[in-house]
Amino acid sequence: MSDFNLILEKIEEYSTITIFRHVRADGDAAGSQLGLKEWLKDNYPTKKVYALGEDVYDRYPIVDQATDEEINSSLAIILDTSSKDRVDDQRFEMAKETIKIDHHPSDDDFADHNFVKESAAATCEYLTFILDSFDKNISTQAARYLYSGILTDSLNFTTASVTADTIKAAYLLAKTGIPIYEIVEKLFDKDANIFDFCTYMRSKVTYDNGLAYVILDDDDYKRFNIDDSRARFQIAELSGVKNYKIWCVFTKNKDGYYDGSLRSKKGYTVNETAAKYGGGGHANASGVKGLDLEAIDDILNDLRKEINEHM
Ligand SMILES: [Mn+2]
Repeated sequence: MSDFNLILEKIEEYSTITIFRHVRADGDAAGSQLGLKEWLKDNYPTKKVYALGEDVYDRYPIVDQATDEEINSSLAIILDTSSKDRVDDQRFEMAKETIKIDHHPSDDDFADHNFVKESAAATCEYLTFILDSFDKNISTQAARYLYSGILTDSLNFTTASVTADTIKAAYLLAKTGIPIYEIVEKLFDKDANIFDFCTYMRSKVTYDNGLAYVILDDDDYKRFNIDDSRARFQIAELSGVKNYKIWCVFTKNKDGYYDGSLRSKKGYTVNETAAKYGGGGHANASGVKGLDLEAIDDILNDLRKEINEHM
């Protein structure tokens, strides 16, 4: 009996289940949330299931509304969220019982039951093994959401976090009959304005001794009709360069400060630097917020040290 059975016991115990994820949902947060919702609806059609949080993710509609009373009586499952303050819809705290399922390194065991697998490339990867262990039906639609989450966090199986488990989870999902190529196309095909922005962003890269970075102001992305977070998200465009050990994109936010995304190759870590400046994340993919140009300079210096120590 694996300890995942506690999750199943709790799911069976409650007639209302609320599902939460982190603010500004990405594909893994939304995919794990909607995949779990779908799985619950398929296997427990009489339960009330709500996927909660602000609808900010443009690929999937997240439109559920739950009353305070419903949340109060519910089991809350919080996905892909490292700390309490990052949960989208803080009403999760009102829930009768809480379960966290995540893959971020964190000391914040904010739930009643915490399931964290840091070595998982995506929460969707971990969740796939959890659901698979229950020996119930994983529908094609549920699998599609989960597979999308694995693909977004692993950039289609290319990041340093990918392991045999990532491939195995993908296999378990793929064999339900999901349209693999269609999902990849939907996730990774770019609009022309994004493509043009990427061309521009690449031309602005500063590179020295293993470190590549871009600092972008409003003008740099607004003329391509995208906002700062969408611009920063294009950091994937800078991966796969032999000389780049660590690469970063900083974008100016609406408060006039900069938010940064940091990425690294295996053997170089960025989350310690991110944490030093109030951010966090995974060893090879982290974020920091609210920086001035001086703080960016300090971060770049710390990252240079990280490179020099391991080169
Ligand atoms: Mn994730």
